[in-house]
Amino acid sequence: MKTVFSPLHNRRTAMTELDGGILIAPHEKPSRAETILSRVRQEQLGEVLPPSESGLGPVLRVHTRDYVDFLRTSWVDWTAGDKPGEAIPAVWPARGMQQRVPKDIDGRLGYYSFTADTSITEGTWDAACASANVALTAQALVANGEPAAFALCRPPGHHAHADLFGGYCFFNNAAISAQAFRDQGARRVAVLDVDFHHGNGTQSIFYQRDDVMTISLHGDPDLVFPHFLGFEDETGEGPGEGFNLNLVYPPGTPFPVWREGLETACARIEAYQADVLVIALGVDTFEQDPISFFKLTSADYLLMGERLGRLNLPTLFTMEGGYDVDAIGVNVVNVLKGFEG
Ligand code: SP5
Ligand code: ZN
Repeated sequence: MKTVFSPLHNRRTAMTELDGGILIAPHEKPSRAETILSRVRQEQLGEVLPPSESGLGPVLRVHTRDYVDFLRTSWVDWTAGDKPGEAIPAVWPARGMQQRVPKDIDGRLGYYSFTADTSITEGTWDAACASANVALTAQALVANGEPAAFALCRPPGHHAHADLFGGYCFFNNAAISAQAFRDQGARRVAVLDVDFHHGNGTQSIFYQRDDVMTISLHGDPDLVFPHFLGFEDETGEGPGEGFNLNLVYPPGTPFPVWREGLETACARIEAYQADVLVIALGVDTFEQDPISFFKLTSADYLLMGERLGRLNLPTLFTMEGGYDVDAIGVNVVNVLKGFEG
């Protein structure tokens, strides 16, 4: 299958992530994408294409105008305040407080985020736009008849809500692509999120809709990020009732157990009669991942891909998480090779 990739992902080079009470070098770093790209080439997965410029139109179908404006101006606003470090939110409109957009950049950072793990930096806007363009270019390949395409997105997207960044995500590339499929005539779109973390942004964006089904397999949010969404009793709302599915697993989960969830997910997608499938592809389910607790092996990713391929749907893969950089290329390309059979 074809891969879409942009070197502009390198515009996102944050120096800091707040983790464990200290500022560390971010887990979500440029070498992740470069390592995946090398493996794609080495394994001759297929042609590697640059993205075309989609503009903000398709982004604004999913994200609010005020959030997009905030992201575009946040770095300039931050540096105007002579701050010594990267832009890290440190205050939020919590329970009992007002939900209004403050003028001050510290307030705005909190209003438009849900975590402090994601620093905004000088090139973040450029990289986030390039990542969305990568997704939309791969989406267009599938819409135009390719059986599958791989959007090598960086930064990732599945944690981003309509108006919230966090979890290393700014624009929800999977959601933007799912909406693009709808806007181009697909009647039912399924988004299956196999990243270790709950796809809270994607769930939230489509929670009240029945035209995009969202399914996520992930670590129990009682124990792990994003902590406040992703429980199994979240099944959708209003017209969306029954069109969201969360499958939650405990620490140490190996592939034979995870795979049962994948079977459940596949059965749902088949019953839904989706026209097209978007896979939010994170490989932080890997046994050696530094921030996660599942126990998938590199060989397991071949089997994962093979099962996804048996759904026999036009499929777009958007790159999400995965932080063991030594294995990320092998693991991602194993899914894609397994898919192709
Ligand atoms: C796209 C994606 O996978 N985002 C994940 C964001 C998780 N951010 C919070 C990470 C907290 C990690 N703390 C780990 C301590 C490890 N010893
Ligand atoms: Zn993740």
